[in-house]
Amino acid sequence: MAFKVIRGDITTMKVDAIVNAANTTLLGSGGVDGAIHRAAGPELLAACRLLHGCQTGEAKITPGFKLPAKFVIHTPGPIWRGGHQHEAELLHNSYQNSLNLADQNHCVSVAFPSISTGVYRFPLQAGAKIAVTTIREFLKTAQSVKDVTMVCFDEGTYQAYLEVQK
Ligand code: AR6
Repeated sequence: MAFKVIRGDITTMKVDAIVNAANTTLLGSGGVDGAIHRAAGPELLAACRLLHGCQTGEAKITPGFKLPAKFVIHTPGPIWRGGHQHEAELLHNSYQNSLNLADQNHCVSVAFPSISTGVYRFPLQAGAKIAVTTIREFLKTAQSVKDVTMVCFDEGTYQAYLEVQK
């Protein structure tokens, strides 16, 4: 059972599942979502169309297609609207439901991006705390998942997660 924080690009991760910080349409866009769709190839978008979207905080799974990862778990995190619209609970749900889905699909290794702290503007420090707490708590009772990696794309995000995981 292990949790680690690294700096890198999630599309290069050779793990059972990478998590995508998607939007509720699941039809791809910018940020990490765009990078994952570009690296996986057009089959990913075709697979996502069949899922008919996903609610905020929920999660859905597809194959990884051209990615080194076996699966992509898509979860729309909350858009930050000031903190009184259940944003913290919804962000927790995104991590929790993604981990549950990975476990149900017999994944051992899972990699996450920092959900909602980009375009969706969830405050970085608070978002990192929710991510680390939810993942650590989950690992105590996980059936299949053993290794979870937080993949931080930029230095600021990396530093925030290093600080929070201490
Ligand atoms: N690997 C890992 N992390 C990445 C990568 C990458 N290749 N590229 C960016 N990040 P964001 P959100 C980081 O905006 O806030 C999309 O358009 C980025 O630096 O991608 O949940 C969706 O379709 C940041 O730390 O996701 C939604 O509409 C983190 O990923 C919306 O953005 C999340 O930033 C979701 O917004």
